[in-house]
Amino acid sequence: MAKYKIAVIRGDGIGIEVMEESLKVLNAVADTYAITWDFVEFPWGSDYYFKHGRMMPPDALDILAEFDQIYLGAVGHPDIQDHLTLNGLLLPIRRRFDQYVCERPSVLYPGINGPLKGRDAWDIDLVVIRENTEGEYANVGGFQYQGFPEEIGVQVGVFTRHGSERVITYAFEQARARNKKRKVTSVTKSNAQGYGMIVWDTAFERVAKKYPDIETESLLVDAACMDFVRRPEDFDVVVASNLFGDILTDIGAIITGSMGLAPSGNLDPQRRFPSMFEPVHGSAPDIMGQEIANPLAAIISGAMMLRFVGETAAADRIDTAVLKVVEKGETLPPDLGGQATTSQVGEAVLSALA
Ligand code: GGG
Repeated sequence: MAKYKIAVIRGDGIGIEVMEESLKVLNAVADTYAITWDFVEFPWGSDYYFKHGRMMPPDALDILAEFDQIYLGAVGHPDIQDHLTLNGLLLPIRRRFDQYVCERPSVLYPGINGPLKGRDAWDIDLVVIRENTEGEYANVGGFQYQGFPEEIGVQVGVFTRHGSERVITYAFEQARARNKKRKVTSVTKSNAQGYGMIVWDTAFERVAKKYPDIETESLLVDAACMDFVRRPEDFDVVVASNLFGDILTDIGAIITGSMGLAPSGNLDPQRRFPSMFEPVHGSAPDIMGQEIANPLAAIISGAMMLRFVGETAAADRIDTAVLKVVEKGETLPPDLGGQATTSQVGEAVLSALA
C-alpha cells in the first residue's frame, strides 16, 4: 500500500469547484491501485487574504515542505491585484521548491471540435516545457519615485546558464521518452533581448550537441505563436522561458479545444522537494459559482501527479476515463459545447472509471 501525503490548496473561484470533482476521482482509484491518500486541505488564497492581509501564512512554505506533493486549484480574485495573488502564493511555491520545469501538454482528443479545421484527433500532440523559477518571473526589480510622475518600475529577466541548461536538458529527455517526432523547439526573443536570451540560446546549442538523435528548431516567440496556430502538428517538445511558456500554453490549450482540458505539473525532476500539480486555467471569477466550470483539466492534472509518483496504471485509468467522456460527448461542460454541470462531468468520469 503506497501512501501519499498531499497538500491540497483549492484556492479561489472555480479552483474550489473543480478540485471537488478531481479529489473524488483520485479517491475513486485509490482502492484498486492500493493507494492511501492523506489529503490535507489548506484554506489559503484570496479569502485568507481578506482576513489576514496575505495569501498564506508566513510559515506556509515550511508547512508544504513536509508533503509529498501539492495539488492546487487556482488563484486570483477581482478585488485583489493579480500580482499580489500570484506573488503571494503560486510563484513563491514554485521557487522555494525549485519546481524548475512546468510541463504542459496539449493534445487534440477524439470528439473535440477544435477551432482549427482539418485536424483529426491526435494530430496535435505537443508538450510545452516552461522554465518555471527564473526568467521574466524571477521577481527581481524595484520601483523608484513610486507615486510620482517620474515613477519607474524595473523588472529584470534572470537567465542563468544553470537554470537554462537544466530545463532544456529536461526537454531533450522528454523528446526521447515520448519517442514521437523526437524534436525539440526552443522559443526565445533573442534578436531583441540580447543578453539573457543569448544565455538561453547558447545553452540550447550546448545541450543539443549531447542529443544528436533529436531534431532541433529555434523560433522567435512571435513566429512560434503564429506557428502554434498555422502548423501545430509539427511540434513535439517545446522549451520556452517562463513568460513565453505561459503564453504559448494558453494557445496550446485553445487549439486543442479549451483551457478546461489543459493540465500542468510544476516539477522538481530531481524529487528533492514536493512538486505541484494544477490546471492551467485560473480562478475564472466570471463563471464561479455557476456550476459550469470544466473539472477535466484539474482531473488530468491529478493523473499527472499519479504518473509523477510512479502510479502509472492509476494515471492511465483516469486519462482513459476522461477520453471516454470526451469522445462520447454526452456529458460535456459548456466550454466544450455541452450543457453538463461541473458535478455531472465529474460523475461521468467516475462512471467511466468503473
Ligand atoms: N491554476 C493556477 C492558476 O491560478 N493559474 C493562473 C495564473 O495566472 N497562472 C500564472 C502562471 O502559471 O504563471
